Amino acid sequence: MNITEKLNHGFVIFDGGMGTMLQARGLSAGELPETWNITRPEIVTEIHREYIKAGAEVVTANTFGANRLKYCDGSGDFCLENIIRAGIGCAKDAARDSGALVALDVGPLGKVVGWLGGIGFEEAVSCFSEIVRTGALAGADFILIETMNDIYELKAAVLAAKEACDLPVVATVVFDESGRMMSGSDPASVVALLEGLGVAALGINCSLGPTKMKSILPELLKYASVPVIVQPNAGMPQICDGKTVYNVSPAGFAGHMREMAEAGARGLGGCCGTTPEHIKALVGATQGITPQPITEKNLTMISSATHALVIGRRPLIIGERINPTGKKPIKEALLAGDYAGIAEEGALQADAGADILDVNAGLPGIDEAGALEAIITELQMITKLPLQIDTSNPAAMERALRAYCGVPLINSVSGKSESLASVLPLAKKYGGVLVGLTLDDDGIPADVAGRLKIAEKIIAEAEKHGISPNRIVIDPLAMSVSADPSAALATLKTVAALIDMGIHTLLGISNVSYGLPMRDTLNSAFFTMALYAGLSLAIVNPNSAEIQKAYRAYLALSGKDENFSEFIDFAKNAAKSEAGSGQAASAPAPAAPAAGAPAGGAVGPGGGHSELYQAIVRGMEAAAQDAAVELLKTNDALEVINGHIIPALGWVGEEFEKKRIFLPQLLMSAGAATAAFGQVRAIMKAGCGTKGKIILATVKGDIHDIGKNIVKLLLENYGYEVIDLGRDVSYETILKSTQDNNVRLVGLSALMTTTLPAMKQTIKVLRREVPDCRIMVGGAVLTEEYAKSIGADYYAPDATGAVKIAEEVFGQGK
Ligand code: B1M
Repeated sequence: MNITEKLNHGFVIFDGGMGTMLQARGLSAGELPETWNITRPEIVTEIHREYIKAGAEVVTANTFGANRLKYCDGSGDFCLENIIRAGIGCAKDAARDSGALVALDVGPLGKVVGWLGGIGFEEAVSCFSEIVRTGALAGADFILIETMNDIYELKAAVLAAKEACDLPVVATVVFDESGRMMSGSDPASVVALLEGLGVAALGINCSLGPTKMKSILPELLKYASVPVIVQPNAGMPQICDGKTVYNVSPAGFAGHMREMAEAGARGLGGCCGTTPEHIKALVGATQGITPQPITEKNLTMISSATHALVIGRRPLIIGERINPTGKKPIKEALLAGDYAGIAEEGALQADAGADILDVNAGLPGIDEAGALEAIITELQMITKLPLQIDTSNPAAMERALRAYCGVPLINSVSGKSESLASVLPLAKKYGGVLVGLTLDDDGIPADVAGRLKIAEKIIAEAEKHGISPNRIVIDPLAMSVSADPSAALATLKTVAALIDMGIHTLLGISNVSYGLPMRDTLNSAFFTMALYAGLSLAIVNPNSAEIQKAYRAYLALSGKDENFSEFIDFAKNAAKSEAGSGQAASAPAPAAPAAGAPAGGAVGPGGGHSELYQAIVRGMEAAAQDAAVELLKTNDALEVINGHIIPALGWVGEEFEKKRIFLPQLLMSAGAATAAFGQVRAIMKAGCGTKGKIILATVKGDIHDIGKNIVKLLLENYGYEVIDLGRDVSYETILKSTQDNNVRLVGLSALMTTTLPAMKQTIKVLRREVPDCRIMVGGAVLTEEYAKSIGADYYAPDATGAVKIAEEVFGQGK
């Protein structure tokens, strides 16, 4: 049996920690564990044997960190290929005659995927492909992608594995205690992505001990239709006498694992800190338990990097505005390559209450594939909403499907043979929910029966490609009533019939009013009729007040708005916007997302803030730059910094801490703040630098430098020469520069509690080596008292405070 069959048949026992065992046998800190596949193969093989003896049915080859980024210098014996082949060789030697399967272990690359300073998505795919191809050729039985923190890297790894070999792929990720990956992804979005990509099984490993993992498992089981695997650590790591120790005993571990087996987990094993004793105890504890059945959840799910939406629970709105047809600004932005500007249109629709954003870049004369990919890349940085990829160009569709970090709506496939032949393989390979159009080589049938027949044909053809019916929604096509007065009713009847057949539906609402006046009125009436017929997804303009009113009223009247809370919120906002503008021209702000629905929209704190503030919190670099330029026309530079940039970053920091936004958004906001700050710097005149020389640095381990850069700007503005050593600076560099430049004042910045020890250490060294030099410190994490306690001469709460200190040290203030 292969791993898929084994997991579907019953429990499968995986092995435990490899690193833990290697360390126990002398692997030293900093040594690359995979080199032992070549230098100490007998030890690696012996560890596998111990796990098999303990009852493991899967041994994981010692290849976790074997990638070209870590083994870039490896030549001869230590080249990547040899490391992987030797790793698989050790595992196969141990497994021989035991029946145990050998997993090629694929861990993270150690670089952020898709961000500046990290590694590009396609480069990551190429790195993973190389590993998988080598492991498969060396004889691995399946691919185990594990310890993934970032969902984009997870996608790159799984895609690479599927492309590079035919072996089953199993993927497990790291959730933190709040039940999210480092990239902010929740269990539903992980399941949606992995099942869309066709993994054989999925699960959680590392980071958490068994107790914490137990609480996240039900969320995975709720959504997963494939077997689920759990491989916790033996508790949380603790440092004892300079060594990392894990304190959950084999018996304690096994008790929790038994509960997870009873709850429905199929693959059971351990991660850091677990040993053959833990696995032996686990085997004993799972004896006599009947595995829970693995059930097909039959959910139609789409997702972004962080959230998933289940289609069919309540009607969802797809924002239609990112489409050049009939929209001059989008057309111009596409021609100019202003993809960030187009993405801003997405953020506005998210604010207006869209649940999903349609992305269409079909404009003659442009590189549609490149534009679509670029807009999707921008959009997924600034919004949490899932996207609909809208193109009839298969090449553009494929580029977009690769770049998108989630499960999109794929708009569209039709009943035409050519469309079926080109789109279905893409949907099968990349996942996604297909929008099937009820038209074929003969056109659009006028009657209900004709459209249903095409819908059935699309579903049947998709099934032949291995795409289940729950991954299809049907668009029975809204046609203009000006051309055929019976068109609207024919479409609505088809919606109702499809719903009766258990098929989800989608309509582009505004087509119905083409060629007629008061289109908004017709559109909203048709929208209500379609909702009543059971429509699942509507492509509309979410900024339209009429559409919003129809939608909110429908939810309230159809019992889909518990206690009318959404409607009441909506009414309050409508009253406010009418009072503000004198008329209800555009849509009022949406109500809060319904309970159970994901926190939908773009990142943002709501109204009442300046454009600069809004642009920073939404991570819109170009908009932040423009807004800063505008503000600087009427405001003092310091006012822009203190009144807009810093408060916006403050909001971002709080939301990050509350886990309402995640690292990608933090990075985007930092980028936007830096861009705005660039404009401030451009208008502030640098001084002549004659008042004195000052060194500034953010301490080792800390890469926050926005505050330090503001301090630098102001000091220069007051006539000081600043030697800026940058961020993440070691005390050795700071000391050397202080001595070389004979500097009398050193300024240190630190933003994190974890980097305060580096600040303390730097001060200690400077005190000892350059006792006459004064030291000032600053950064949000510091207080006056703490600054004193670590031996600093001065504490500056802000940039103005830093200038005052400089004036005092250099005698200018007296
Ligand atoms: Co991060 N970050 N961040 N971050 N980040 C904080 C600091 C955090 C408080 C957010 C939070 O959780 N609430 C938190 C630290 C928690 C803690 O330790 N208590 C945090 C974390 C955890 C992290 C990461 C670990 C996240 C992760 O990867 N999981 C990671 C750390 C990486 C590392 O450093 N090794 C990380 C990364 C980042 C970004 C790269 C995305 C980005 C930094 C970009 C950059 O700086 N180029 C970023 C940002 C932007 C923030 C927040 C949101 C904003 C910081 C900022 O620029 N504030 C921040 C939350 C917050 O502080 N509200 C947060 C505006 C700036 C003008 O203020 O720096 O305080 P500040 O400077 C002021 C004064 O303090 C003073 O004057 C300045 C002007 O008034 N001052 C000095 C500063 N230095 C001075 C020196 C002086 C004198 C005065 O004399 C020398």
